[in-house]
Amino acid sequence: MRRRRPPRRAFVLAMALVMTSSLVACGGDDDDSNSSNEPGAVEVADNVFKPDDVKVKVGDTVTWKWVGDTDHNVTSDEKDLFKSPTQEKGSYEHTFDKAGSFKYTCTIHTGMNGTVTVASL
Ligand SMILES: [Cu+2]
Repeated sequence: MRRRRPPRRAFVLAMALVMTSSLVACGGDDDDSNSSNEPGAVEVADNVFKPDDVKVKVGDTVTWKWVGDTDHNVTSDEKDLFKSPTQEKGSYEHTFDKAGSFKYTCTIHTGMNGTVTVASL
């Protein structure tokens, strides 16, 4: 009975294949989990903006959503930049087309303040 040795060449080739495929397997799978948190969403609660500091980019729209039980408004410190009606329910949007840090307040409630930080593109 004769023993057949595997051809050496095939062995080398097989090793090369194993090494190549393990290298390929190392390329980690990018987990692009889209966060459901909208960056430009602010809740207008009773006497607090949540969060009171949002960061967006030029061209982004910030949406304030009233969630409290009493009247509030969203009024920019910079005159006439943006101003929502005073309301108890609903929402208000403003699109920021320049970079900077924009403070705003609820004119009814002292200390109810927020900031929108707009980054340039
Ligand atoms: Cu208020």
